[in-house]
Amino acid sequence: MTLMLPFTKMVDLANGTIPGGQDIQVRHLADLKGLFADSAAESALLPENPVIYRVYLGAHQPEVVGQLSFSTTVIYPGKVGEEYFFTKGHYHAKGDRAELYFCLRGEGILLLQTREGEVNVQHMTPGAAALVPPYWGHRTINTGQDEFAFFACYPSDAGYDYAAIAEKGFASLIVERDGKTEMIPNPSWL
Ligand code: PAN
Ligand code: ZN
Repeated sequence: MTLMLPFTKMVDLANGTIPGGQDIQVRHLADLKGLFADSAAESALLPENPVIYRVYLGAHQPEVVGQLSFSTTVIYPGKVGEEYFFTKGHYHAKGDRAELYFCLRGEGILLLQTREGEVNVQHMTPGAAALVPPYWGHRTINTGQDEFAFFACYPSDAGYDYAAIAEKGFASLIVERDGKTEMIPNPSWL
């Protein structure tokens, strides 16, 4: 066994980034193509191809049992049609791996769903620590006017299953109607 040395990374609490982090993933609208319910609104916005969110990885950890990884996600404010900007959303490839989210700034929703279609909503404001239990697919949504940022800590071997969400989406949509945030049934949910 090689003993790993402890380390510390600073999260910038003002903007939710990890300045000394090892990797930044940038997700543009084109990377989320087909995920927003209003495909006409999505197509109209595609030429502009805005950045929807960035993920700041703390460090590259070995993807093995026992290791923890951490990152922050910053979702920018905006909508596609009436649907707020969101992350792609995934189940963990190893479904029994949990995850902890901690809200740093802004406001948003953690939308969770089981493979059987049970939906759960957690409201995220700065200081909120929200648990993603094993087997729940998860997506975060920026319902505010400002950037929404949260810290995530997860088992390094959890992995990502994006396909199930890409194919079926979530059973519920989070939209703005008459200036209010509402959860409505996804009309194309089977
Ligand atoms: C998070 C997410 C991050 C981006 O770190 O990976 O918020 O969301 P997508 O991966 O769905 O694009 C996490 O849940 N890791 O397991
Ligand atoms: Zn996850």
